[in-house]
Amino acid sequence: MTERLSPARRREALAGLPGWQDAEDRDAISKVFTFADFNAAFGFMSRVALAAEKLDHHPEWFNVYRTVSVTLSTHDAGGVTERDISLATAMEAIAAGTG
Ligand code: HBI
Repeated sequence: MTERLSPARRREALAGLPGWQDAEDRDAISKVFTFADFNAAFGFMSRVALAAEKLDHHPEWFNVYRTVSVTLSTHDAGGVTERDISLATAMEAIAAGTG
């Protein structure tokens, strides 16, 4: 079972993930992505969905028009693990158009 990140590793991982921060109310990381329009936002979600399936790790997300609010946590571990960092990294690549 994947273990929750140590505080040091979590800080290090977040430093490499622009705009991601610790969730206020639980052991998770979150970010709000803003796109040019709904079409771009939904395109992002479609591509992330495929990546999530490949990683067998899924986001909790909320889409309003051109924003996608994302929260990542590993339910099995009750907090943030390397799986969340992998998915956040994939999201950054997809949002940058390189993923
Ligand atoms: N996604 N975010 C997240 N957290 C999980 O613990 C998780 C998941 N997707 C699939 C998954 N776990 C399965 O591996 C387990 O439910 C069996």
